[in-house]
Amino acid sequence: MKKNSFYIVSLIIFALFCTATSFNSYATFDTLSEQKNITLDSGKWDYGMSAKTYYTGFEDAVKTAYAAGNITTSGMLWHFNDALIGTLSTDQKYENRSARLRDGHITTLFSIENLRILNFYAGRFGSDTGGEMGIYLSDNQSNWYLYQNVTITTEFKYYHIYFEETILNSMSLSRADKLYLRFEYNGSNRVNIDEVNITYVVDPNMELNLFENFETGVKGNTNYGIVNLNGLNWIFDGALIGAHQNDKKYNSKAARISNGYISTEFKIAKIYELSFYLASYGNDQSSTVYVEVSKNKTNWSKISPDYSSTSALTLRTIVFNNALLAPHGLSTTDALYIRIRSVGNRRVNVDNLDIKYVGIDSLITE
Ligand SMILES: [Ca+2]
Ligand SMILES: [Ca+2]
Repeated sequence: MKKNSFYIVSLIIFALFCTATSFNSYATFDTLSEQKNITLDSGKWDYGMSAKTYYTGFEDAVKTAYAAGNITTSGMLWHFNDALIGTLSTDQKYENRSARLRDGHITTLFSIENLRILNFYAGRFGSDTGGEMGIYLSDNQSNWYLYQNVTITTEFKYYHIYFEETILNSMSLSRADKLYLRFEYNGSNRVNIDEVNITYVVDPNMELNLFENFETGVKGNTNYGIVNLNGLNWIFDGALIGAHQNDKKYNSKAARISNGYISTEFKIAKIYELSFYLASYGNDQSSTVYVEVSKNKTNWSKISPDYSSTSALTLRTIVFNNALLAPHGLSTTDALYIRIRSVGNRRVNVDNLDIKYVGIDSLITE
């Protein structure tokens, strides 16, 4: 694969795990752009623009012998133990250089806070036999924990490792720790490693919007059912996705509720505002609509006034704070399911639902 196609693959992968735009710069920790208070499409909430990536293709490094030593690449210091920068035709690589590791390790001498993803290419050197390469983590550079083994083959293969908090916790580590990374390989076989991307979160407490406009959803009847909207599940009961000319909507679709509700199948903590547009469907008379929240999907608390639908889409906004939640035994730090309910058989439309909250780890799926 040529560099250009790698770049395209890389962009696609970034689009899957991050917000798609402006996230393609390969650079060091200090030079990537940063953005806050952004609106994310729902389902693309993972990291948004608060993620950055350290990248090296080892093109700026020289190390010709296996003896232990350090290199600087993309501005950061690495330790190479029984490893070098390979430039031979038998070194698998992109462009001119890759790391070649034998019976030792390649380790960052810099730590990464809020580590989320490690991507790299790896494959056997020359005609060596493949084997298992270990990806290790440490928070003190002396105790190393095996996070995952990857199997090295003849193919120069793309590896994607996502660091789960629960797995880190089982190693007495956490994403909040400043973590060092290590590639370790044992025996006489050699492995080439290239195009290393380390993705981490800069501001885990950034303000985020989950915005749902129902444009991607399909549900043609009001029976109970689960609708996936941009990667997140919603329950529609007595509700459908309406695209009729009588549906009051932005763009081509809106939720239409008739004596029922739409409810998140995910929960969000640290919500500070929820808003949506509400209207009566077609020429239907006004219906009463309100918002409920729950920690467990069993006990629901009504936290809004009764809204009366009107003929035109009207913005309804609820500010979340402890004064609102405390009377229900809830607090702003609780992760909450959200339900919008319409009472009676008159139909209403709901569109452009916007949930503002704090923290990339506040949205919890099941
Ligand atoms: Ca390279
Ligand atoms: Ca819409």
